Amino acid sequence: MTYDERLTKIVPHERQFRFQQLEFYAFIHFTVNTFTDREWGDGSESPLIFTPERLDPEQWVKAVKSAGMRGLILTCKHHDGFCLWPSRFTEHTVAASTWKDGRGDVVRETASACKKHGIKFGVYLSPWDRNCSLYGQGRAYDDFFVGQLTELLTDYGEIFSVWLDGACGEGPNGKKQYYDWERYYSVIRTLQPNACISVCGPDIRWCGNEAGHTRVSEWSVVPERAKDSEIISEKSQHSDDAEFRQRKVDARDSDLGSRAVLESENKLIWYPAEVNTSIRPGWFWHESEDDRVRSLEELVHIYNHSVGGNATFLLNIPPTRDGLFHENDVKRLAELGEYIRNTFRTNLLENAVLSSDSGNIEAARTDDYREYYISSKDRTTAEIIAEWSSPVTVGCIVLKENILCSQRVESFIVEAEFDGGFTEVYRGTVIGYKRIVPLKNVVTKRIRIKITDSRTEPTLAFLGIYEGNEE
Ligand code: FUL
Repeated sequence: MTYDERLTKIVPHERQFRFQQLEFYAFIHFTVNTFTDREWGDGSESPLIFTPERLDPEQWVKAVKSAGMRGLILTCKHHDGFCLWPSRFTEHTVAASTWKDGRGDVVRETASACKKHGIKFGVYLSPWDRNCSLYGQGRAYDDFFVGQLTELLTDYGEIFSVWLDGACGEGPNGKKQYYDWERYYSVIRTLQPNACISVCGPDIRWCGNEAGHTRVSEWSVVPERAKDSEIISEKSQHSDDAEFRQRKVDARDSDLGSRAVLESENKLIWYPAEVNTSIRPGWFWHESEDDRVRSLEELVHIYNHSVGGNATFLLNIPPTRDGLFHENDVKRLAELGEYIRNTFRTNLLENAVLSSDSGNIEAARTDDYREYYISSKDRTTAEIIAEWSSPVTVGCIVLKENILCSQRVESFIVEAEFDGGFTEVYRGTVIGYKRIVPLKNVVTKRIRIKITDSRTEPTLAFLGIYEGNEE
């Protein structure tokens, strides 16, 4: 097997493939911090402060859907240890609050709202627990954590994401805990085999920052060691384990998957990136940030570089003390959704003649994986031309590889014809699941896309050319 064949043998698991197609989904940070105006609680907060009198997860879900998001992940328990559901394993839960006379369950209401409105539901359960007295006691705490995981993964229907945070500080007794990750994973796989385990888990990789940035070349095929990067950085806080540190791949490294990086690796895995960031400066709601909701331009930029940069986009929106999204956030989400829908509404290719120097490019007209374009055998380049009978204004191009055949394309060029000759208007590197190519309203009758390097025969599951999307 050639080196390139070895690279392109690595393909997504079915659950990763389904997950990637969600593209854009919400994070909801909500706990006692919402009431204390803090980002990290210390575990000593009284459950009595939790009084979201107008709580309405349906309002969240409707707003999230208006932005075009297809799932929602709730912080069922953050580092403070307060559980948004009545866990049997601790008293530090909604059951000890006066909200709904202690009979409320935020997780249940949220899961039901997601189900009712047809979006996926996922859970964030912080391994770091600053309230639990068992924390730092090894197996006793793991039993507790697994007990809570089991509740969340059995009582609330289908879960699409289990988001495991790497933060690992001291518990109430000053001790730190070595998390038994393998045990957690096996519980998740048994109870929710279709759920992806994100960040400190084997399915979805943290992109390496919380600001919303993606790499120019975001690779989904990376060294297996990258999977441990978060866990190792947490473990190295505990010890001077030199061997462990040597194995470390930093999730923040600028290059995780070029040929040069992969060449010396024995084991490669499919491990796609997720971009997580908040619509405001903080993860939790703070009144002082009501006027600091990110602008539409900023969100569009992050969207284009995450969903359109071979990553998924997890956008946090924090509910207020009422238990509702603030009107400023609701408005921005609706604007974002409108922008996305308008931009990708009309594919200019519907009125174009398509041709390619090899393979059947017609197969890339429909956004599905049943039919796809592939160049003829043993080629690692492709030229595709779209031609209109009269000039069109092109604002952006969407390219999608068939990731079921791995990630292959390493570089491409987009050209537009002006006065009878082609001029380069964009030069890109990887495509992967999706690449959104922004163009500055190019007016032309012919667009030429040249895939200039590919690990093996290039594929395209979809090609779309659109009018709008000026950033
Ligand atoms: C971090 C946490 O410490 C933050 O509070 C937040 O939940 C973020 C998504 O992950 O590790």
